[in-house]
Amino acid sequence: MSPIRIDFPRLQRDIEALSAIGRDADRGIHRMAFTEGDLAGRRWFRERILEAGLEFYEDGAANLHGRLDWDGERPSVLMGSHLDTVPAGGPLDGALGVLVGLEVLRTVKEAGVPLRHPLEVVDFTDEEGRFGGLFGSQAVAGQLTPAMIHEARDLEGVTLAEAMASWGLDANAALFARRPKDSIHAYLELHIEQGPVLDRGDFSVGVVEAITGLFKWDVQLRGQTNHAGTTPMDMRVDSFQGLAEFAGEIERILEEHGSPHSRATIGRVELRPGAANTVPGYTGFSLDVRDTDPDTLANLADAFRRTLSAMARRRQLMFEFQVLSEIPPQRCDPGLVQLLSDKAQALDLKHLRLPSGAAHDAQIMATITRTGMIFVPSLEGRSHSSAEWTNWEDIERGANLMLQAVLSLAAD
Ligand code: HGY
Ligand code: MN
Ligand code: MN
Ligand code: MN
Repeated sequence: MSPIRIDFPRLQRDIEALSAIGRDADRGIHRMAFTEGDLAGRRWFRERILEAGLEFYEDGAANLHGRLDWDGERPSVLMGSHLDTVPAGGPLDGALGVLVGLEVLRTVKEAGVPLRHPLEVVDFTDEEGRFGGLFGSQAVAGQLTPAMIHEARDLEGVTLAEAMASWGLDANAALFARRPKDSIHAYLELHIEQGPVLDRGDFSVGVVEAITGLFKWDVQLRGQTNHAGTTPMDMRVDSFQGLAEFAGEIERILEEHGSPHSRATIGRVELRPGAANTVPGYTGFSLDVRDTDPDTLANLADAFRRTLSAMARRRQLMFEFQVLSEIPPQRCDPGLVQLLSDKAQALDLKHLRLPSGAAHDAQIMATITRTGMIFVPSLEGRSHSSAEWTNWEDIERGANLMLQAVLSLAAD
C-alpha cells in the first residue's frame, strides 16, 4: 500500500470552481453537450491539464484527455467520466470522476512514481444524452454509426453533427475515434452512487459489480384535436388519455415482466396544441426502462410495445416510437472488483459491493477493456438535481481509493 495521498484541498478547489460553471439562477447546472456551459467546462478542464504539465489530447469525438508518461506504445491506465450534465443537474454527476482522475495524475506526477503504464484521464462527450447518451465512450469503443451522428436530435431538433459544427468540429471525425483495444490496460470510473444504498448503510465507498442496461424511447400518440367544451367524452380521440392509461399500466408490467432491479420512467411529456380548452390531438413522451439482466430488459421492451399497441388500437390512436438509445447491461471485471475491495480494506474503508442503477461510460468501456467502478455515497440518494451532494470526507476517501488502485495497475 503506497503512503502517497491526493492533495485534497486542491481537489476541493477544483470541485467548487467547476460547479460554478454553467450554474443557473435555478441553482442547477446546465452543461448539456455542446452548449455554452459545456464548452466553458471543457475550456476550464483543458487549462487545468496544461497547468499541471500534463499532455492534452482531444480525439475525433471531442473527448478531452490528460496524459502522464504517454508514449503511444504501452497500454495506459485510463480513468474517466463526463463533464456534461442533465438540465439543472448537480455538481458531482460525472464531474467528480473526471476531477478525481485529474487529481490522481497530478499526485502521481508530483510524487515522481515510475510507471510501467502511462496514466490518462478523459472527459467523455455527451454522456447524459442531449443526443442519445454515452456518445464519447461509444466513439472510443468503436460503436458509433453515421445515423447516431446525423439523425440523433435534441429536443429542439438539432442533430449532434450540427451542434458540433457550430463549435467548428466535424462530427464525422468521431467515427475514427476508436481506440485499439490493446492501447488500454484497464479503465476505472469513480462516480456518485446517485441512489440511497451507501448513504443509508453509512458506507464510505461502493465497489460496482454490474451496471444496468437500458432502452430509451421517444413515443408519439396521435388522436384528434377538438373543442374541450363541445366534444362529448365518448366522441373524443384524446391522445393524453392514451398516455394516462399507458402510464397506469407501468407498475403491472414491471410486476409481471420485470425484476427488483427494473425501473421505468416517463421523464418528458409534450401535449399539442397545449391549450387548456383543447383536447390534445398529439402527445409525445419519453420512456426510459432499465434492468441489470439483458433477457428481462428484452421482455420488458416487448411488454411495453404490446401494451402501447393494444391501448392505441382500443382508443383509435396512431402511435409511433423511436429508439433513442439501447445499452446492454455489463458486469465489471471481477479482478478489478477484487482489487478495489482489497484496497478499500487496506484503507480501512467501510465498503459495499453493489449494482449500478445508473448507466455509465464504464459499461461501454467494458466492451473493450477490463473495467471497474468506485461509488461514493449520494446524500439521501439525490442526483440529477441541485440537491446532489457527497460529504467531503467520502470524496477524499473515494479519491484515495482510486489513487491506490491506479498505482497498483500502473505497476502491473
Ligand atoms: O441516465 C443515466 O443513468 C446517466 O446518469 N446518464
Ligand atoms: Mn453520470
Ligand atoms: Mn447522469
Ligand atoms: Mn458515468
